[in-house]
Amino acid sequence: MPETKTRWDIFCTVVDNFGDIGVTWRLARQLVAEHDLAVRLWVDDLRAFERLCPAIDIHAAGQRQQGVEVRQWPAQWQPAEAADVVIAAFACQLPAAYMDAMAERPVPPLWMNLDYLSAEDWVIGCHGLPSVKYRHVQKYFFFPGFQQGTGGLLREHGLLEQRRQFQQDPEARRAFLQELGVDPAPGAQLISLFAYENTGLASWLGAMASDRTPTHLLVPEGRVLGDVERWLGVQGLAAGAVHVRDGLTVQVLPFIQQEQYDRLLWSCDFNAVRGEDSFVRAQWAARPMLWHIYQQEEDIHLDKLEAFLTLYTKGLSAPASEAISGLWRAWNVGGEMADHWQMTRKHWPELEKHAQAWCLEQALQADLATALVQFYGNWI
Ligand code: TRH
Repeated sequence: MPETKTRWDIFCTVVDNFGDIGVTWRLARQLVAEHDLAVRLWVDDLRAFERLCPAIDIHAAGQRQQGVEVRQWPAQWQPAEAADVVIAAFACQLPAAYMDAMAERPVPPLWMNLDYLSAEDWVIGCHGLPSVKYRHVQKYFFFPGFQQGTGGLLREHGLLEQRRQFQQDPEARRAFLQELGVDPAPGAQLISLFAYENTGLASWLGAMASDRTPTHLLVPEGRVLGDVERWLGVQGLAAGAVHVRDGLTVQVLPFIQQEQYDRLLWSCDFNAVRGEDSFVRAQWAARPMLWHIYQQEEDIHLDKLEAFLTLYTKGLSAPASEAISGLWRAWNVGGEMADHWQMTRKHWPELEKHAQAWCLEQALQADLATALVQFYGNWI
């Protein structure tokens, strides 16, 4: 039977890290599962993808994974029919021959650039505007965001309900942590740490080690491990390693799949996250958090950090706002964390309540996949 579903193509180049593939993989699955669309995901680096989806065959030119047609984006492009909707993720450049195929369709496709997430105000004015044209095919800007008038955030249907049920079920949490080999001491606060290299880490670990409340820190394998090793005075940290220093237990975890990583965030009292996708997932976890923003040239990322803090701290008391803002700012310049951590701990109950309120407020917006589908609906 001929395919009657609307066809979407998503193009992803893996620049570095896991955010590009993390976002597009999540989006592709959601468009299939919740909007009944035929989605092809073109990826130029299947090895990075394999970390997120171990079932990937890195040698296959095409394969179906969780309902998504995953296509290797080859260096030597092979002719392919253009889809009804084309998403270039994060301003990646589409193959010239594919752009010709778009222009040669009887009806041109809706062509969008899915941009990086930013809380800056200008995003609202630019979201949905026409961008460049290729021949007669118009490209549009699509901006994710936190405010009305943006494209929203990726959020699967029922995610918050699942999260709520999980967090209300201590047995589910215990069983999940046990699967990961995590068994925190009674009364210990559980913290996850996903970050880039950070010279501020040593002072934060020191503060946690001397805290009266014991801390169990979970560190997925990745870029921050070098700083953890230096502070511990050990080498070769790998998944499974556990080290104790005073009140702080440091445990290294393997890189887990996105659904498990969500559960990890839901299980922790505090989450240090980075980049884009884990940052959003920590917000859906509705727990206090710390963001290590992706560093950009000329420190423009610091403007983005301030823009988010301005939105996020609305509704907090002045001292709690200062405490969390101070912690985030210090973290993002690799500064001293100890005093900021102590201040943050003082405002814990308020910050916990606030994380829940922020999550609910964000969930009032349409999720990003739905917003894309609506954009297409309005466009045709
Ligand atoms: O990996 P990142 O640093 O990605 C970054 C950012 O997206 C940045 O904006 C972009 O410019 C740059 O990449 C190229 O952080 P991010 O966005 O959180 O992506 C990590 C992904 O990995 C996310 O989908 C969550 C997932 N993840 C797992 O699936 N399992 C894990 O164990 C961990 C720690 C993460």
